[in-house]
Amino acid sequence: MGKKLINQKKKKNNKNRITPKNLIVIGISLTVISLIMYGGINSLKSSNGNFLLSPARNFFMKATYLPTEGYAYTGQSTGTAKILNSGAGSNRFGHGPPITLNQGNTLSLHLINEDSETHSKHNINIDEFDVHSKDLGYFQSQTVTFTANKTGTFDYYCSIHPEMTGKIIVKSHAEAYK
Ligand SMILES: [Cu+2]
Repeated sequence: MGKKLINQKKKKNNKNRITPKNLIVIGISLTVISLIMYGGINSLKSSNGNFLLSPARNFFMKATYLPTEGYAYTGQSTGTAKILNSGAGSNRFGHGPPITLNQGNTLSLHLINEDSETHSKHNINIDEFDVHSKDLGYFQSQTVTFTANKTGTFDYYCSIHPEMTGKIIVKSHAEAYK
């Protein structure tokens, strides 16, 4: 008889598991999850296209100031950047590194301002692909994502420093698979 009572009590406790406190925890968890998903979906948005069905390629660049040469974009070496830069030759990790893409590729361009010399602001723009980052302060970074839906050679540039430029070369399918 005593045992049965204890069992009933246990059952009752289990039923009452969803307390207001638990509801708050569940609510916060769902909010966090949906914020993460929102961020994830947004990062898949291209500046000039639709949602991406395949992951974007990555290219990492720094905006710096070199006392002897002035303001410059420099490439950061990564596995993917190497592939994208194949054929770029000696300029691979130099200033304003050329970025080579095939038509239809989507690129996520990551720019960080590492201008520790002057703490000047820097940005990146590619007019033809509707890419315009915000002005980044020292050690701020931004990722811009675009789809190479035009072929040819295009400029990327910093609107604050005219000397900061580089080329984006988009090859057509015919060129790419020659
Ligand atoms: Cu700049």
